[in-house]
Amino acid sequence: MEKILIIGASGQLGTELTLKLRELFGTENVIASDIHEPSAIIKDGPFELLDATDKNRLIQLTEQYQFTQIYHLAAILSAKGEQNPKFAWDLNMNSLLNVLDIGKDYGSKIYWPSSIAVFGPDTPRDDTPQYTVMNPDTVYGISKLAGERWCKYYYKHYGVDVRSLRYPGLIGYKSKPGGGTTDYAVDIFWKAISDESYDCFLREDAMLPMMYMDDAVNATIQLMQADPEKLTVRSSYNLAAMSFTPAMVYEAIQKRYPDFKISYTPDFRQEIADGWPNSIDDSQARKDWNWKPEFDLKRLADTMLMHLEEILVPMK
Ligand code: AKB
Repeated sequence: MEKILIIGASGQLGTELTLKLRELFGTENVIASDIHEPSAIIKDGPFELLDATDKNRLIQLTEQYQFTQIYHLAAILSAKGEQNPKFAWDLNMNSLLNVLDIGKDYGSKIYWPSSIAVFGPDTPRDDTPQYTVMNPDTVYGISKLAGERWCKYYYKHYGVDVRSLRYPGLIGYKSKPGGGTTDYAVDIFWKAISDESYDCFLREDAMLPMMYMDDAVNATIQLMQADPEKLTVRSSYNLAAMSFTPAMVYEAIQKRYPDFKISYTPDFRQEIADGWPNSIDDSQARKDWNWKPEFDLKRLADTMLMHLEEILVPMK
């Protein structure tokens, strides 16, 4: 029987993974944790307050629940990280090392997300390969790249069963992201539904890899359930679904909301986006554990608008 800990369960991905894992393994077997009180959507199940940098508390919870799997999702993202680089580095690295130590000392299987932020301005931008020049320029990207190497190190030297994906920008309706460069692609939907115009902080032609949340959750669970013998990447797998620009997602929304207006005021986040790939080659993930996305931009836009209408229109 599995006992699962989610660290950062109130965050954008944490919320969705908690709900899905509770569906699969039973509510009582999935312990949500976060530094903040639980969001309403994950309240109907076990919850523990946890600061991921507090190793003693993590050990105490592991001894109490005997976790077989830990999903460590807490992190400072790209844009917020640039505002306080040292803090972002300390939090992202120390929390990962704490969790990897739990894997080493207690045998828990570990999931840790990496990101397209591991790539930088010297990286080939189109169909970015699994193995290529990296050289990230943001503290978030540097921490993710260093984290990937630590994952590989703990796998190789201590036999920790750690698995990881390099997520593109993630788009879902159940919770909002915070502090990322790709956040515009969620914000824009909320504005459209609220009958407001949207001032985008990226240029209209800023092409970035993106993914609908259901695909991200499925990929994560598929990777965690994959036969360990088949996994050839123990740092982090490239993962892709679609790529689009702000202008493209605006056009997809405008098909259903013809009066929706957008303006563009690029800020420091444009420079971050300029260093990231346009598109990702995820053939290794497809080969090793049969990864295949289900959502393209049209389906993503239709699904987001449908769900946000259900949530927001009755509140108008
Ligand atoms: C961010 O924009 O920082 C994140 C990411 C791509 O990892 N969404």
